[in-house]
Amino acid sequence: MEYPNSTNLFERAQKVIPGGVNSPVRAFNSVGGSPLFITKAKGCHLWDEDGNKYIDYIGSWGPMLLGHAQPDVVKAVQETAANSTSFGAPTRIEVEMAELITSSVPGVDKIRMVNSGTEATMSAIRVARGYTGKEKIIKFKGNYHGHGDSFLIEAGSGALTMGQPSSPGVTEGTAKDTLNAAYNKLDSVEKLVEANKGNIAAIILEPVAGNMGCIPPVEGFLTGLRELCDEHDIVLIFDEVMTGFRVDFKGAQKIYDVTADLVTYGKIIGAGLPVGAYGGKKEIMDYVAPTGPVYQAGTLSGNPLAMAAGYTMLKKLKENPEIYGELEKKASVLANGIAKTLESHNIPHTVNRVGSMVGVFYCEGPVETFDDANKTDKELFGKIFHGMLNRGIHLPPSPFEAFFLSNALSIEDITFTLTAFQEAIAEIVSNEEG
Ligand code: HOZ
Repeated sequence: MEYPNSTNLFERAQKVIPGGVNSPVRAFNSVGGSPLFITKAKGCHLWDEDGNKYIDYIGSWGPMLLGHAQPDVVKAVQETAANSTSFGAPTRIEVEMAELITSSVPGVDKIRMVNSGTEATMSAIRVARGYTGKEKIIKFKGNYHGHGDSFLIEAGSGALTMGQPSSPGVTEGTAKDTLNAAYNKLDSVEKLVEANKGNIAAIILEPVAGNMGCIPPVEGFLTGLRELCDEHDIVLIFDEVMTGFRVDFKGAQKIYDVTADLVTYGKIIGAGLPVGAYGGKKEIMDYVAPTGPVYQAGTLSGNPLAMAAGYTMLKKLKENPEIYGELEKKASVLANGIAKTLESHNIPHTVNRVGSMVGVFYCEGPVETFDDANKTDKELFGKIFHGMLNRGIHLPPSPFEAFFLSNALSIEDITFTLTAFQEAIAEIVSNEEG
C-alpha cells in the first residue's frame, strides 16, 4: 500500500503539532514509518487520506463496540446537535444516563460526568483523599490512568512507547505520594500498605490491564485487593475506562465478582465522543461538590452530544446482551488463529484475551506483569505491524496496547485478518531465512 497523502500530512503536522500528533501513541514511534491520517470509518472498516481501506482493530481504543458510525448513534448526535451543542445547564439526558449506569453497575450509587478518562481518574483520587483524609495512593507499574500528574509514574500506554514511563514535569511532591506495586502481585501491595500504614487513601488499577497489552488479573488478585482495602480503610478504585461496558455490560466488576468503591469510565460511555465519569458508593460520592467539600466542575461535563451518543449505545448494549456472546466468539476465533500461526512457525508467543480485548506478546508466557509484557520481541512486533498494515489490517501501533474488536466484524473479516497474519509471518520468516 502507498501512503503519500498521509506522509505529506505528517510532515505538515510535525511543524505545527508536537510530534505531529495529538496523542503520542499515534506517532508510530514504536513501529517506525508515518502514521495514517484517517478520513472516515463505517462498521469495522476505516479509510485513510490515500483511499486505502483497513479492517480496524483499534476502534478508537475501545468505544466502537458496535462499529463506527453506528446509525442510531449518528442519528442521536445529529438530532441533539440541531438543538445546540452545549448549554452549561442540566439536561434530561444526563439524568437518564446516570439512571442507566447506576441501575446496571454493581456498587455505583451515584455518578458524575466529566470529559475524559484522565479527568475521571484525577477526580476519583481527589475524592478518595478527601473522603479518607489520607494522601498516598497505590497504582500499578504499566497500568495507565490518563495523564494526570499522580499517574505518570511508571505509567503504561503512550508513556511506555516513549520509553519514559515517568514524566518530567511531575513534581517530587506529587511523585512521593504515588506508590507503584507490581500488577498481579498481591504481596507487593501488602508490603507498600504495611510500610505506609494509615497513609494510603486509594488503590487504583485497571481490573484487566489494557495499557501494557491485555493482561487479565490472576486468580485471587482482585479479591485480595478488596480484602486489603477493607482491612485498612482504603478506597478501591477500578479504572474501567477500557473494560466498562466492554468485557461485560457491568464491566470487570461483574466478571470477577469484585465490587470497587469507585469506578472510572471514559471514551466508551460517550460512544467515542469526549466523555469520562466517576461513580461509586453514595457515602463517598456525597463528598463531591456541591453536596460535599471536594471540588470538581466543568462546563462541558454531561455535554448533550456526548450524552446522546453514549446513552444510545449503552441502551443498545443493555437491550441486546447477546452482543457480548458474539464479541466473545469473534475474539476467540481471532486469538486462537493468531496463536496457531505463531505456533506453526515456532515463534515464542502468549495471546491473552478477556472478552473482546486481545493482547499478543511475542515471548513465552505467562504474561502477568509489566516486566513479563516488556519481554515481548519489539522488533518482530514492528515487522508484523507493517506486514499487517500493508495487507489492510489496522492494529494498535504499539506492543503495549490491546486490540479492541467491534461487533461489526464478521467472521469473514476475521478470516481475512488471519490469512493476512499467516502471510505476514511467512514473509518475515522467509526474509530472515533468506
Ligand atoms: N493512550 C491511548 C490508548 N491506551 C491512546 C490514545 C490515542 O492515541 O487516541
